[in-house]
Amino acid sequence: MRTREREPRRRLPRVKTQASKRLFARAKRRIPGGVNSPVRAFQSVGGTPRFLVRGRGCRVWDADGNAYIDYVGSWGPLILGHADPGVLRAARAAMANGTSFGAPTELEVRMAEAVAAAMPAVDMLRMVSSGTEATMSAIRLARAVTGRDRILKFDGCYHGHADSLLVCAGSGVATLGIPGSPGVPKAMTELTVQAPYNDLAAVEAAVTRWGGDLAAILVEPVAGNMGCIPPLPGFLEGLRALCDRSGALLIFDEVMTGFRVARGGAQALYAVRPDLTCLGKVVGGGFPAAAYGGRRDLMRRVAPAGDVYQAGTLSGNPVAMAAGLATLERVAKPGVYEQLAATAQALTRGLAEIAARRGIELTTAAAGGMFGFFFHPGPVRSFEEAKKSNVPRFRSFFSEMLARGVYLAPSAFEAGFVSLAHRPADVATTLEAADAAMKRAARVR
Ligand code: HOZ
Repeated sequence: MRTREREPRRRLPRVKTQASKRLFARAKRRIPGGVNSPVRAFQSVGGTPRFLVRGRGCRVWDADGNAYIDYVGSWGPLILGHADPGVLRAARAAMANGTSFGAPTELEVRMAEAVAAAMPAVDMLRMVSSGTEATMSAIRLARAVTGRDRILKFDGCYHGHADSLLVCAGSGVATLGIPGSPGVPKAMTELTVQAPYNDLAAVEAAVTRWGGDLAAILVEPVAGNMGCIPPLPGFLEGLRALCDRSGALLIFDEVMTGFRVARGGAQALYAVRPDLTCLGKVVGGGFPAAAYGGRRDLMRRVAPAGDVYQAGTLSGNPVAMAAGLATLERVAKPGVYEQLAATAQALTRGLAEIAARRGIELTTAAAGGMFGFFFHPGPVRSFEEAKKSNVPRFRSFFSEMLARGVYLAPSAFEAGFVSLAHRPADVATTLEAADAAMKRAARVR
């Protein structure tokens, strides 16, 4: 039974949400679910999604004038924080010359050179406009190169919404608890083999069974779409060895981890070299840009150098390239990843201490500038284990944090992101809010 002790929320100033509510009602008449990407709708946490009007540094403001410390950061791209002056300057300068040409520009060349210089396993790169396009195109290339059709993905990993990748996916698919999606032909999902994350024995069994027809193993090297789950020691190395043995390509989906967990991504952090790498988020500096790249001999198969077709009107868009380049230049400076990791760790350490004091079972994880927490005693190494976390408790925690001015991902199955704009004082303010929110969450069993 819930205790009737006085609830801390009553001491809070009333949070105005009328403007967001009005906008949401209007949005629902013209946009499916009122949002342009499902997790944003707050369906799994309840309440009204906040319609944001402005961001600066680590803060965002909503249509009712409420301010929040933001740990979503546009789901990862904003590693420098919102409205970074250098990024804005670069984007404005590019825009003044025209917003899109559908023809090559020097900015694209500089972007390809900057990524190749930072990421150990990227010799050549093709820009696209979204992470979905990047993974979809990498898979096509893997299938073409190997002459095989099947791919292996991990339960709870999310690689965008392409047909063959919605099988047991994370992110919105996990958040809404839907088993995949109607509209995906069975013939497509039959080509997708699944395995539990961090379970090398299961991958080995799958490779033994399907190896001769396996084009690729696709993995988030740090899972970030079922909460944040780092790879166990040896997991990524094991995948590399199994790919070498079977002839399948190893594809790292570094859309989230690229330039986020380290400058060279997870492939640098864990010293494992994939054959192909998918990028997005940070490389676009807050604009729509993504990429896939890898070994020169593989990338040379992409049209028009080779025969594997893939194209896009806005690929390599100059404004996105300028913003992305300005971001990549900044993260190349010394101390950036140390600062990001220190911020994420201060946050997760603080959350763990508060939870312990309040008698709440909590498992936390951080990798570079991304982090996560589960209301579960742990360990959390896979989607199966992530799903055991106390979602009603998360919901309570989320709502209380929001009311206290902290904007977390509105889902128990998404990672959080810190930026260079999050300072120790912001983390301290966040932890003060967390203390009150955990007190309330402790009552949810
Ligand atoms: N799929 C994204 C999170 N993993 C959410 C994208 C969005 O809603 O903007």
